[in-house]
Amino acid sequence: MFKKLLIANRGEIAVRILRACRDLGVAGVAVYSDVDRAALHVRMANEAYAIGPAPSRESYLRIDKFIDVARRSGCDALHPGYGFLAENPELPRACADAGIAFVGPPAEAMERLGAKTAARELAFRAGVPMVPGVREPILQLEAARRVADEIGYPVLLKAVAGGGGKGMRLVSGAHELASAWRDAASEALNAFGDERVYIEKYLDRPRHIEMQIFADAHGNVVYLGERECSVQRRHQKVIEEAPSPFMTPELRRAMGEAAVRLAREAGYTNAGTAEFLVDANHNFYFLEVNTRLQVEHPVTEAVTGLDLVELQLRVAAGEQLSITQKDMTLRGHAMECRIYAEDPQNHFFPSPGKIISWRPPHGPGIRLDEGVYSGWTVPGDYDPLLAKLIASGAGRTEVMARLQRALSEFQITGIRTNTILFEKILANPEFQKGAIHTRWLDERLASLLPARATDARSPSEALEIKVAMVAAALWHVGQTKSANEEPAQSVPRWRDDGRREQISRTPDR
Ligand code: MV4
Repeated sequence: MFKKLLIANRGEIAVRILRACRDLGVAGVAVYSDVDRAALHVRMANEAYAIGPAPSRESYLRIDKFIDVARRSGCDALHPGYGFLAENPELPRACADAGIAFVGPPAEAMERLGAKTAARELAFRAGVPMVPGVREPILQLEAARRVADEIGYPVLLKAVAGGGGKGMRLVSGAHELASAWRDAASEALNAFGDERVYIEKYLDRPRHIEMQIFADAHGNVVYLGERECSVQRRHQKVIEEAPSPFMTPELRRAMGEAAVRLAREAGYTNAGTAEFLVDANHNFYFLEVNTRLQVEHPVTEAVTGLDLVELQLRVAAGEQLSITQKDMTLRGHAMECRIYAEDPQNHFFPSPGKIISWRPPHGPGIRLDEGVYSGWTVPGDYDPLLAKLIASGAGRTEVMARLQRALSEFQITGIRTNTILFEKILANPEFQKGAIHTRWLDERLASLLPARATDARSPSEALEIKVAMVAAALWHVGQTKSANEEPAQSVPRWRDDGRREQISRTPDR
C-alpha cells in the first residue's frame, strides 16, 4: 500500500478520500486555493499545501502544482477525485513521468473513451448495444442530412467532445437540421474547443442508468451493480439510487456484462462507470464511460458493502481485486441527495456565503459526506456541492422515509440550500412509484416548487409572500451582523456569476 497520497481536489470528495486514507493507514496530503485555506478537507488533513489563487485555472487545474506538491511532500500516489482534472489524460501522464502512482485508469484508456465517437466505436467492437447512429464525427451538413434521413427523425446532434448536454440539439425534422447543426457546432466549439458533432436517433424519455465497474491490473473486471440517475435538472443529477426501481436480474446481468466487455476492450483499470439509456421495453443503449470515481458512489457502497475508494487505492497499488463476480451480492436499497448551496426559489442561483449554523441529521441508515462546517464561508468560485446525504435500508420505501426524516432534521442557516427540492420530490407519487425518466424533473419543476411572489394566484397572496420575504431578509441581515464581524459585500460577485451561468446555459429541448 502507498505511504502518502496527494488528494488533488477539494470539498466533500477530498474529505471522503482522506477518510479512506485514515482507514488504510495512508497519510493524506491536502491542497488548497486561497479561498479554501480554512476548508474542512484542509482542517482534517495532517499536511496541506497552498496551490494558488481562487480561480481553478490557477489552482485546482494546475497539473504542475500538484506534481510539485507531491514531490515536495514525498507522496507516492495521487487521487484526482471527480471534476477538475479527474478525466484529463495529461494528469496520469505527468504522474507517470514523476514516478507517482495515479489512482485511476491509464491515460490511454481515458483517451480511448474520451471522444464520444471513439467510445461508440469501442462499444461497437465490444458488442455493446447503442443508440442507432454514427460512429464517426460528421464533418459536413450534407453528410448530416443523409445520415438523419437514413436513421429517421427525430435525431439528436451531439458534440464529439461532449458531456453534460453541451453541444446537444434535438432535431425533429429536416427543416430544423441546418440551424441546429450550426448551433450545436458553435456551442461545442465554445465549450470544448472542438466543433465536431455526430448524430444519434433521439430516444423519448429514456431512463439514465449507469453501471459501476472495477478492473485491476491483472485482468480481473467486475460490475458492482447499477445506479438509477434519471432525476436530473438540466443534466445535473439531483437524486441517485441503487438498485434502480426499474431493474430486473436479467437486465442487470446483460448491462453489467456489456460494461465489463467495454472495460476490457478499452484496457481499463480502476473504477469506472458505463452510462446507459434504458427505454420502457428494457432495451439498453450505451451512452458514454466516466473514467473516474463518481459523486454518487456511496449508494453503490451501501448496497455492496464495499469501500470503493479503498478498492481504488488497492488496485492502483497493484493488488488483485478481492471480489469476484460470483460472490458479488447486492443487499437492500440506498438513495442520495446532493445538497447544494443554491436557491430553488430563485432560479437555482448559487448561494455561497458564511454558514451560520449547520446541524446535520443522524440516526439509523443515514450517512452524510460533507465538505463544510458551521462558521465556514462557502466560496463562490467552485461547484456549490456542500454535502451528500445518503439513506440506506432494507427497501426503497424505508429508505425514502429515512431520507425524509433526515431532511426534516437538517438545519442550515446563513446560506440557501436546495433541501426543499428533495422534500418535494420525495413526496411526489410518481417518484415514490419509481415512474421517472430523464426529463421527469425538468417537466415537473414548476409544479413541485412553491410559488414565488411573481406567480402568486391573487394580489393578497403576492403581498403575503412579499411580506414573508422582507421579514426573512431582515432576519437574515440581523443574523449576519451579529454573528459575523465583516460587513456584507455590497455587490456580491457570485450573484453575477450565477446569472452569467444561467444565461449561458442553453434551454433544454
Ligand atoms: C440522449 C437522449 C435521448 N436520445 N441520446 C444528455 C447528456 C448526455 N450525456 C446524453 N444525454 C441524452 N442523450 C439519445 N440518443 C437523452 C439524453 C438526455 C439525458 C440523458 C441522461 C440524463 C439526463 C438527460 C436529460 C435530457 C436528455
